[in-house]
Amino acid sequence: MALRTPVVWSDTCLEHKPSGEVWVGVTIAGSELPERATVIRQCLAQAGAPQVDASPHDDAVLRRVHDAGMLHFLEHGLDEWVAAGFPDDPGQDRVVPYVFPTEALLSGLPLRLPAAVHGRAGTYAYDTMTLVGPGTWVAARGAVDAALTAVDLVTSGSHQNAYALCRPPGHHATRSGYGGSCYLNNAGVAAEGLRQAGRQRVAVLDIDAHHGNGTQALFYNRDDVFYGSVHIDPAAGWFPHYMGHADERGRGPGEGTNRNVPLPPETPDPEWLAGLARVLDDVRAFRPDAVVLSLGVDAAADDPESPLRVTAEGYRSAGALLGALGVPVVAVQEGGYHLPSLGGLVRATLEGLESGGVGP
Ligand code: SP5
Ligand code: ZN
Repeated sequence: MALRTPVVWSDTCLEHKPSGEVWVGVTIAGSELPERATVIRQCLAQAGAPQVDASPHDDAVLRRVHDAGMLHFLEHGLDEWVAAGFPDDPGQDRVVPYVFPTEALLSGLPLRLPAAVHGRAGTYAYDTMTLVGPGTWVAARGAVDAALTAVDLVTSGSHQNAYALCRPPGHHATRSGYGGSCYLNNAGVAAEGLRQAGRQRVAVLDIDAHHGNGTQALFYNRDDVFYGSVHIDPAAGWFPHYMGHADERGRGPGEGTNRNVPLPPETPDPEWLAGLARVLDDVRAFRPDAVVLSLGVDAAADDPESPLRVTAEGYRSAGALLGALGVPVVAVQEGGYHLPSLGGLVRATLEGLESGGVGP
């Protein structure tokens, strides 16, 4: 049977081309490639899913989610970088930081914005893997439009669920920081868009292999947006290393509205789904009006970026568990790097979602 969930797409997603990423000081081939989006799109089109072009949205929701300084830097920092001559000397045509204003450096002094672009990069970039090149801003901004268009499809009542094929991904981006191959937090924007459209309680469920530290941080103090994630245990040595632990439960008014289930390397379907079920128990107790699914498929067994061992059938079951909640779901693409299997994993998830719910 044909997929009914609309697939929202922006052509601009292909313009972000990571030529490489700096990892442990070495430039290596990037894994967050444009081909990720094309293989997913092709597979979903073959499955019969309706295709919807992302429509332009103004910055109102985006600016509720992200710091104005970071947005300005992502849009204009590369021009400054080029004007400063870095493409010629030392030969780096992408924005990449080299010094970071960690608390260890600042030692209690207030953060000041450095005058030099190569100094300022470390204010907003929190790692060296997430470079800003010529197509980065338009692609990231297009991904936000895709997420907001998917929100529109659900809030207008025309569809129960919608899927935004966002690229670059977003769940590692915080209010004023980008990293982990993410620039703008598409899932956070979708959640905020649902709130602005009148959904009182929104739950974000994150099944990317990695903890969505950015999304967690955006809503950590808030009681209107729940964040739950099942992911590779940072304590076992995995990105984002500093957060994603089980004792992170939210703060202040947001106390109890954050739930992390970290899992050990090699975790297979049954234990991954059991972890997801624990998060879903909390989601149900939260009684959301809508759900945002951060749909990373890098938990799959053949993915090169994570040691979890989930199968396509595992992702199908995850989709079904989510559909059974009976609330509208806006799915947003996050990670997933094994090109030959990406499309099938996303397709299985959306098929599961449709089977578990009441249809689009
Ligand atoms: C959205 C998403 O899935 N972001 C993942 C970012 C995590 N990447 C951190 C690890 C980078 C090192 N990869 C190099 C592999 C060399 N074998
Ligand atoms: Zn990931």
